[in-house]
Amino acid sequence: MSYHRSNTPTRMLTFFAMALTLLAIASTALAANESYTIVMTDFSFEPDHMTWHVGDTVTIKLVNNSTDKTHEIMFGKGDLNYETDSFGKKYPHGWTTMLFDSPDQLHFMMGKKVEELMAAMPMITLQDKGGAMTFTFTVPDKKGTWQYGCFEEDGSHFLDHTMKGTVEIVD
Ligand SMILES: [Cu+2]
Repeated sequence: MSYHRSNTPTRMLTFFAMALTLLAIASTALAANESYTIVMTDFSFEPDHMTWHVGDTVTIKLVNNSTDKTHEIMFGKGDLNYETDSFGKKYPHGWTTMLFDSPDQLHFMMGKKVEELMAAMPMITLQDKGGAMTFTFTVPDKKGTWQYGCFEEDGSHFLDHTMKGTVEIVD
């Protein structure tokens, strides 16, 4: 009997330790933060694949490492969206279905206002070599496979140079 009495505090401590561990695991699964650095060069995204979980907070640092080219990133899926330039030439620019269709879904960090940009055009363009920008957003409940791409130079970065990647949005 003395064995059981002396052992009880140890067993209770073990129980609480296990409970705390389970709580830590559960809270990690519920409120995850994911961070990525996406490097854009001529002509690729690195990484070119990501998996996001609905409701997670994703922070992306976007870096343009090209020596002389402007690159951008857009997220969408489905048919390509075509626009017409001032010479009447049609060129692809994003998709007919864009992932971030609302300014509320994407906000730059670093004090930059994205609302005006996003309302007009859900994309981010980086011009400077080594230029970087960090933005954060909550992954929308839009499960499935999405693409991202750069449509600079009349869409040639995307079509001719396959400057693209995929995002899998899952639960
Ligand atoms: Cu590009």
